[in-house]
Parts: sequence; C-alpha cells; structure tokens
Amino acid sequence: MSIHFEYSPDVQQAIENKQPILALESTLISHGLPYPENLNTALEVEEMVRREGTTPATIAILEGKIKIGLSTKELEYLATYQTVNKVSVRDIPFILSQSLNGATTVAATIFIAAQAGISLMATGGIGGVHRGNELDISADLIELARTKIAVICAGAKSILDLPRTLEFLETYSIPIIGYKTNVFPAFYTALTPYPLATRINTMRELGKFLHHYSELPLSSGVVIAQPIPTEYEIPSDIIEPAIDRALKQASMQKISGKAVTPFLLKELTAITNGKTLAANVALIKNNALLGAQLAKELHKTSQPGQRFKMVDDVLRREDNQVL
Ligand code: PSU
Ligand code: MN
Repeated sequence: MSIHFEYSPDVQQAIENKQPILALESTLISHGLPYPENLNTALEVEEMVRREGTTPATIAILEGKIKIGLSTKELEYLATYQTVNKVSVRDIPFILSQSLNGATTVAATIFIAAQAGISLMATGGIGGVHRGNELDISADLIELARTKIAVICAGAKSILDLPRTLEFLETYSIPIIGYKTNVFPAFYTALTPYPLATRINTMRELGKFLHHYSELPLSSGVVIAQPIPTEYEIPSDIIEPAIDRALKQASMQKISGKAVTPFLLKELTAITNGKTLAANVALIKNNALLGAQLAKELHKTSQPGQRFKMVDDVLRREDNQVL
C-alpha cells in the first residue's frame, strides 16, 4: 500500500513551475479560532499570500486523504464542522485508516510539508512546554527537532512555560531567529524577559541565513519569531491575570491532553471580551505575510543546484509517495 498526497490544482501548478509555496496549518481554523473569524482569517490569509506571488498550501486530512492546498469549500468545511479531529503526528495513521477528517497542528503540518518538499510554514504560535506540567510538551517541539523546515510564528503563547520551552529548543539545536526583536515574543505580547541569541532585521538577511541553514546537513527545524503588531498587543497586566484565570478553569474542569490548548484559547477570548481573538487573527496574518515574502525571497536567491529550492524534493520523489 502506498500513501499519496492530494495537491490542489494551484499547488500542483506551483510545484511544476517551481514557484514559491508557503505551508499553513489547519488546527487554528478548526480548533483555535471560533466561527466565523476562523473562516474569514483562513480566506484572508490565503488571499494575502497569493497577493505576494506565493502559493498558499493549507494542509489538512479530509476523508482520510492528505490534502496539500485546499479549496474554499474545504476551508469552509474545516471552519464549520464539529467532527474535525485535532491531528498531531501520532494521530495521522489512525485518521487515514478510518477515512476521517483532521485539522493538522504545527507538528503534523510540518511533518507533511517537509515530505512534500515545502521548506516554509507560517502559523500563529507554536506549542511548547505547558505550565505546571513539565511532561506536557507539545509534539510541535519534538517535530521541530527532527524536521528540516522554517516555521514563522509570534513565539509561543504565554499560557505556556516559556523558559522551559526555550530550554527545550536550545537542547534540540533548533535555532530561534528574532525577526526585528531581541527577545522571544509571547504571542499576545511582544516584549518578554527572555533574550534570544540571534536577531535578524531584514528579509535579505533572513534569506541568507536560511540558505546557509539548508546547505548544512542539519536535521532540525528553525523558528523565526516575529512579534505581534504593536497595535494589537495586549499589555501583560491584562493578559497575565486572564491566563491565570483560564489555567485555573482548565485545572478545575480537569481538561487534559490535546484539549488543553483549544480550551485555554476559548477561555481567554471570553475573559478578555474578544481582545485575544483580535490579537490572534492579527498575528496570524502578520506571520503569513512574512512567510509569503520570505518564500519569494528564497525563490529569487536560490542558485541552480542548491538544495533549498522550495519544491525540488517533491520532484525527485517518485509518485509523491509519503512512505
Ligand atoms: N496557537 C494558537 N492557536 C492554535 C494553536 C496554537 O493560537 O490553534 C494550535 C497549533 O495548531 C499548535 C497546537 O500546533 O495548537 C498545539 O497544540 P498542543 O499544545 O496540544 O500540542
Ligand atoms: Mn499537550
């Protein structure tokens, strides 16, 4: 038996024409944002990416098929149906074998994107080590440690234990580039007490960095952390007590496993009267825009024969077979 990817017509065309592609996750559509903000954000993000000349490849599993690039109808489905599973890497074989629907987390999205030869992915925030439970470590970190891809994000949510998350990333040799920042951004807030070792200020330098990264026989991913746009930032004296309340609710209601992140996001939206939701949407768009521009920059500056050519790997793979 072989497992195939199903590419949307425009992603297929971008692959054939060697045009820049940006992978996008779908868990934030099905489990991270409420309707209708989830659908509007997904559609606007795709539109923004296209306007930059990059092809968006939103990844999901529909009726047991791995989809790379989705139609508007498929995005609508992910945004509205309650029966879409949150799919991390370990869930993929089950979802495929049962012909189920699944929205992919950062972990599952980069696992699939890398297999398809896509080298850039944008999201809101990556998962991390949870507060109060050192063993609740998002599979996003584990997958980043073994997947050669660059993930653009606004850092990690401050519902997480950020110092431990940063320690993990360091231990697993995952570079974190602060894009126009000296500190690791905390999703809703731009400034944190957590300094980063590396900062880059321009698209050109980001491109140069990624070309060098791609030339080295490294197997880990890269995190490009971009702070939330200032006008959407939520001051820490508002967000921190809100997070404490949300965490207390989660522990009182004994929320565990993969339900924790969606639960906390929902609670925060209620506690802050939608402020966190507006912030979340703004930073997702901001990251997708950077991702689209960076995809174009890499495409423009790739030398013939260079490994980091966005979609070359997929052409080398016979039949687009995953396994
Ligand atoms: N951050 C958000 N919204 C989300 C997520 C993160 O603002 O929906 C999702 C991402 O898909 C991420 C996942 O990969 O949550 C992490 O979940 P967990 O902590 O269960 O690994
Ligand atoms: Mn978890």
